[in-house]
Amino acid sequence: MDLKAYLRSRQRKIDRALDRYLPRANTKPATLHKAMRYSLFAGGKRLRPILCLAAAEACRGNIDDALPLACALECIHTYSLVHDDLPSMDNDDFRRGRPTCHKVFGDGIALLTIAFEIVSRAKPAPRYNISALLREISVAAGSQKLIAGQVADLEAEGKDVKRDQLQFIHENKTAAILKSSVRLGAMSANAEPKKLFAITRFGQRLGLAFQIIDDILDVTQTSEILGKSAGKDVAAKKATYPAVIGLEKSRAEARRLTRQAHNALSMFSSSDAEPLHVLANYLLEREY
Ligand code: GRG
Repeated sequence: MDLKAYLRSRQRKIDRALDRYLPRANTKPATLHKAMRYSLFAGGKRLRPILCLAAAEACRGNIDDALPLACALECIHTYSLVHDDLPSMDNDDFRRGRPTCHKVFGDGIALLTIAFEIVSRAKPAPRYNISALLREISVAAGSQKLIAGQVADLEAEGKDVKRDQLQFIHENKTAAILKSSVRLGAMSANAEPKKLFAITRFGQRLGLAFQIIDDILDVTQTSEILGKSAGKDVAAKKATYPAVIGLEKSRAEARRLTRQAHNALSMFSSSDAEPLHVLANYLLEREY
């Protein structure tokens, strides 16, 4: 599988669909719709929607059926980044290689609400109706997952955090949306329960590994490479894996979790699950 070509073609497909789903930039109020497009088309890697489509493929679904769900996930993710950068949160001026949304337009939550509108366009599967799909994404974005992780993360700043608290933060602020990304892909493909269970385990392990790698990159990479301010975690005394268990142990943990993610897919044929395996390796390799 040619990873570069695969990523490029998936990114193009997702970008075209997002462009269709979003109001034009000149729709009133234009500042709001410009801000939504500014953040959404700022060059994000589209990992969550790509994982969603890959999970649909693994379950032999049609990726076009998963496309609205993939786009809704990217909206939730981008909304969370816009919020994360606000002065009252991580207070950052730089994201996806350009000034943060609030620096250019002020504050915005519109990407959150449009996500649910986009989910409503999805084609339900026999086992998973629209209400199941909506529940999946709402819970992942809600006060016991994404927001729980973010609040715990903010509250942990400057404190001596134990490993189980750190895992709680990472599992909720990051892994929950990644896990739902692959679950929604599988649900759109009408996955049978045991396949959905396997995909869930894959997403949970991969999601945790992903945030650990993100922590590592904040220490080891430059702002230019990351497209966001590097070294902020140490400066803000954030709860991160390198801070709590050290860089080498963090790397080993990310590798261990990625191995578990691969193993979770053992019931899938290697050709069905190839994109998921390749994506898991790609995320791990970002570490270097
Ligand atoms: C309303 C209190 C409240 C919270 C909203 C702000 C928030 C919820 C959550 C923030 C969660 C957060 C920032 C998690 C970090 C996830 C992460 C590792 C992001 C980077 O993902 P990439 O590398 O980025 O996929 P791109 O830009 O490529 O999409």
